[in-house]
Amino acid sequence: MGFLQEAPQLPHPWRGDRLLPALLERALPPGRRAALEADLDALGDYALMAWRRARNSTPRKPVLTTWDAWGRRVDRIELSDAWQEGPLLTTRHAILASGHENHEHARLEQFARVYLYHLASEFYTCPLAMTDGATTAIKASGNRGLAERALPHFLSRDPATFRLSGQWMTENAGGSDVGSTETVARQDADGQWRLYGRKWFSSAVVGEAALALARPEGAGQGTAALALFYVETMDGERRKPELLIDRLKDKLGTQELPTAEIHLDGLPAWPLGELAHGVRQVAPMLNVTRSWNAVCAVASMARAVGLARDYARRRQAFGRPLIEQPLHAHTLADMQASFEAAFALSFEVAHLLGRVEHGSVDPHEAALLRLLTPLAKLWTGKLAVKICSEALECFGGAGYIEDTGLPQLLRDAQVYAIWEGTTNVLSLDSLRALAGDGLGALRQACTDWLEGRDDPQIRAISQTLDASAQWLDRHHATRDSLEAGARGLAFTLARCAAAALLARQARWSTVHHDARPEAALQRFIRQGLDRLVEPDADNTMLLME
Ligand code: MFK
Repeated sequence: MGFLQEAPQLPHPWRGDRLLPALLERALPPGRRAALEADLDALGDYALMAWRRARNSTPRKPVLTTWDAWGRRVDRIELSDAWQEGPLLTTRHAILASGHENHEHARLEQFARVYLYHLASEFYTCPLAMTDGATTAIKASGNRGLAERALPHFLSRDPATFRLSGQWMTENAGGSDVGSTETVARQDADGQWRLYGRKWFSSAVVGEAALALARPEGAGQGTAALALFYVETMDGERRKPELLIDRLKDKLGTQELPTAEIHLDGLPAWPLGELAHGVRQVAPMLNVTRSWNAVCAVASMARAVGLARDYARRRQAFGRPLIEQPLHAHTLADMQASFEAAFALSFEVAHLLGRVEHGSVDPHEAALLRLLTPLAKLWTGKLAVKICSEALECFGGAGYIEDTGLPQLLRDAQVYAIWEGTTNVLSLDSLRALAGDGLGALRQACTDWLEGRDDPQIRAISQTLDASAQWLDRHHATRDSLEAGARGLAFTLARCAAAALLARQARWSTVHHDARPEAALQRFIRQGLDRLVEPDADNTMLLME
C-alpha cells in the first residue's frame, strides 16, 4: 500500500482548549470554577467518545412507527444512541438545572456545559433549549400552579423524572409570521381548554410537554389575539390520542433530530396567563432559545476550526505541512479570529442573561441583553455556515466525503440561521430593541469593556456607533427604509460589539500561535469597521456578514 493520509484528531474539547478555560478563569470566582471542572471534563470526554463512535457507525435517523401490528395507533419514534443517552447526560451534568440556580453566574456555567455537549448530543440540545425556554416563560408568567406542575420535571437532576418541552409555534400559514396562527383553542363543557389545529414544524416531537400558541375561539385576528398554552403529550407510556404525528420531516441537516408535522385534535391545554398577547408571553422563551442558538453555532465553529487546525499539521503538500504554508496559515488565523469574536459575543450574552435574571446588573444592561441577543443569534448563525464551509475546503476533496464526518458539520450549521427566527426576522427584532435604549446601552457597554483605552481601533468602534446612531436618526421616521437597512445595521452592531469584546480580551486571549496571532485579531476588527458605516446608493447599510 502506498501513501495513507492520517485522519484529523479532535482535540479534547475541554482539556485541549484554551478559550473556554480562559473565559471561566476570568469570569468565575475560583470556588465556582473548581466545582464546575468535573462536569466539563466529563462532557469533554463524552464529546470525544461521540465523535469517535460516529466515525465507526452509520448515522441513525429517527424512525416513526405509526401503527402497531394490531391496528392500534402508536406513533412510536426510535432514536439514535445519543438521543437515548440525552436524559442521563442532561440530568447527571445539570445542563438545564444549573441555568436556574440562584446566582449570577448560573447561565454562564450552564452554557459552558451546553457548548461542550451540543454536537455530541446530536442536537438533543434543541429540545433542551426549548425546555429551558419553557421554564423561563412559565417562571415569567407567574403561574404558580403550572410552575409547580412542570418545573420540577424540566429542571430535574434525575432521568426518571426528567421531562422535555417542545415549542409549537410554526404553522402552514404562520412561519415567521406567527400572527397567522390557525390553531384554535376551545373550552369544553367542563371548562377544559382544548387545542385543534396543525403544527407544521415541531422541531423535536419527543417532548412530554410543550408551549403552544393558539387563537381562543372568537378572538380576533393577528398576533395580539393569540394565547399561550401549556400542554402535555403523554398518558403514562402512551401518547395522548388527541395528538397525532403525521410524519417526520426529511431535512438537509440535524437528521438525528425527530422534527415532525403534528395534528392537535382536542389536546387538553392550560393557559399560562391572560388569553391574549401570547407572543409577548412566549418572548422570554424565544430570547433564551436564541441564546442557545448562538452558543451552539459557536460550538460548531469550534469543531470545524479545531479539526482544520489539527489536519494542517498532519497534511503535507508541496513539500511541507499545510500549517507552514503562509496562505493556509493566514486563512486558518482569520477563521480563528472570527470564531473567537463569535465566542466572545455569545458568551457575553450568556453571562449577561444570568446576571439580568439574577438582578445583579447595572441599569443599562437589561437593554443591552435585549439588543445583543438577536445580534448574537443572527451573526453567529451566518458565520457558522461560512466557517464550516471554509473548514471543509481546508481538507480539499476529503472535506466533501460523508464518512469523514465533515459534510455533516456544514449541513447542520445551516439550521442556525433559519430556526428561532431567520436572519431578516432577527434583524427586524433588533429594531425593536433599538427603539428602546439599545444603542445607548451598547455604547455604555463598549466604554466599560474598553476601560477608557484610546487607540485607533477603539476610536473606530466609537465612530461606528456614532454613525449607526446618525443612520437611525435619519431613517427612523420612514419604516420601509429603516427595515431595508436593518440587516446591514444589525451586522454592523454585532461586529462592533464583538470587536470591542475582542479588544477587551486581547490581553488574555491569543489567536493561533503559528499564524501571527495579533495580526488576525487586528484584521477582524479592522475589516469589520472599515467598511461598515457608509450607506450605499439606496441609502441602506452595507451588508457585512
Ligand atoms: C441547538 C440550538 C437551540 C435552538 C432551539 C431550536 C428550536 C427551533 C424551533 C423553531 O424554529 S420554533 C419557531 C421559531 N419561530 C420564531 O422564532 C418566530 C419568528 N418570528 C418572530 O420572531 C416575530 O418577530 C414575532 C412572531 C415574535 C413577532 O411577530 P409580530 O406578529 O410582528 O409581533 P409584534 O406585534 O411585533 O410583537 C408582539 C409582542 O411581542 C410585542 O410586545 P407588545 O405586545 O408588548 O407590544 C413585541 O414587543 C414582543 N416581542 C416580539 N419579539 C420579542 C418581543 N419581546 C421581547 N423579545 C423579543 N424577542
